[in-house]
Amino acid sequence: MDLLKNSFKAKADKIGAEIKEMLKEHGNKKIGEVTLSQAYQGMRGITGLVTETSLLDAKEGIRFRGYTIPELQVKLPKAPGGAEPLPEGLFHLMLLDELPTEQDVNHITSVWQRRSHVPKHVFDTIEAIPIKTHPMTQFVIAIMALQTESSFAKRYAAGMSKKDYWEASLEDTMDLIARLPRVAAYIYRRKYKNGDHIQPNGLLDWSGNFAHMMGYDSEEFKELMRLYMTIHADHEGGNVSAHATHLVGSALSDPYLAFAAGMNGLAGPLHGLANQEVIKWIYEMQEKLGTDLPSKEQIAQYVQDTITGGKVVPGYGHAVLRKTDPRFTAQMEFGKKHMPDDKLCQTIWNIYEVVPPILQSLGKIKNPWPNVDAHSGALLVQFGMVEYEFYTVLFGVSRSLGVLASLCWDRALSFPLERPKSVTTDSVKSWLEGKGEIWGD
Ligand code: CMX
Repeated sequence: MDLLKNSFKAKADKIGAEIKEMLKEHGNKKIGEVTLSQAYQGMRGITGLVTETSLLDAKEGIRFRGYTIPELQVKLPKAPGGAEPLPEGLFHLMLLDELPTEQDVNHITSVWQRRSHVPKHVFDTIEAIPIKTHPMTQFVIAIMALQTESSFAKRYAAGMSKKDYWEASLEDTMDLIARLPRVAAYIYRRKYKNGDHIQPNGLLDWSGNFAHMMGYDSEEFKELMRLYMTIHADHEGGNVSAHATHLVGSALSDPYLAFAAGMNGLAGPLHGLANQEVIKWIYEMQEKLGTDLPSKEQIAQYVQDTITGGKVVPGYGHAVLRKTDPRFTAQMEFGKKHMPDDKLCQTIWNIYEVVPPILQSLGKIKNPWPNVDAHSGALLVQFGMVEYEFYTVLFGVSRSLGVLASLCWDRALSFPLERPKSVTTDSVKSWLEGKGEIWGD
């Protein structure tokens, strides 16, 4: 851990000094202008955040520290005999801006193994929640119960200096990431497997152990988890889960509090919950049509009915992307390799042919292509994980890697409290009528 800390500190000091110089010379340069439409319509296209860990290109998709998903699938270390990247390697890359060696990845695996102990009161807290509670709600409550362990909160209360915020954040980040699989697997086994819990296997990598604790021990499922934990980890800074974590962290709320905020955002159906909505929507389609392999014509009619009913087609569209999400493509490739004849995957691929032209024909949707959530459930179902309400928790465990690495950077670069200005419609109207400034005086 000391090695990781020293490398991070050296890198952060260098970048921090560069930013200082850059702002001295160019701090007044404008990177955009805000229109009234943007203020009213979800701040689309406003560049107002700095997130070091990844960058989203509308046409190409996500790059983590400059690397695309296909590049990472080649360049990141794998488990012995495996073909998918180990997410430990992606975390190293996002945190340090350096491709990891196998040794770096093994180091992170062992740090997370050593820090994975979950205190009993966290399990007691989960047990106190009604079992019918949605898994994402249970997940957030468990994260909040874990907050007793925050080094950041303890050190802040004891008078920590500003210059140590990054270190306390990194400590919490490593502890929290290490513990999340155990907590998530506990929620899964409690809700769906009669509380028949499975002890961790300290010899496995982070994702392999997560798969094991959920009760899925095949190598193929472990590979799926490695891929899944890698591709869901980060999507630059403006998405709801990343932005919420960053925003709440900017109040110096500790990483547990900040991450729980992000997870509350991920639990929304327009964001991470879409992965459960996709499978639910397909199951409802199958039931309505009485077939597990609906034709393209039947799918097209069902899509039309969904839109006419005033609902969104889950898994399609994106606020920034303007093409098929490479995270969808990576999962489609996994499906074609491991389960080419599966009917549910075939349905996903048929939907992929049918939906974009229908959405395009509406004339108002900026991106008719599938996002990450359009495919993930179908792969999980194939392995017997049919409990779709749990899917967003998997997304959440993965998302911890990006948003918490990013939070370490926020504190290392001393990013201040985030506090944009808002206006009222009355102040906008007065301004449009020439009666004073928009901020109202
Ligand atoms: N089905 C039907 N209508 C859709 C649609 C879809 N998949 N995607 C967008 N639209 C609609 C919007 O609701 C909006 O309608 P109104 O003008 O009537 O309000 C219009 O098309 C324009 O929307 P947009 O500018 O193209 O998209 P936004 O940036 O506003 O929203 C998103 C982006 C993802 C919320 C939206 O595409 C959506 O609701 N998709 C379905 C849910 C989903 O899959 N979310 C997961 C995203 C990935 C993730 O974060 O995990």
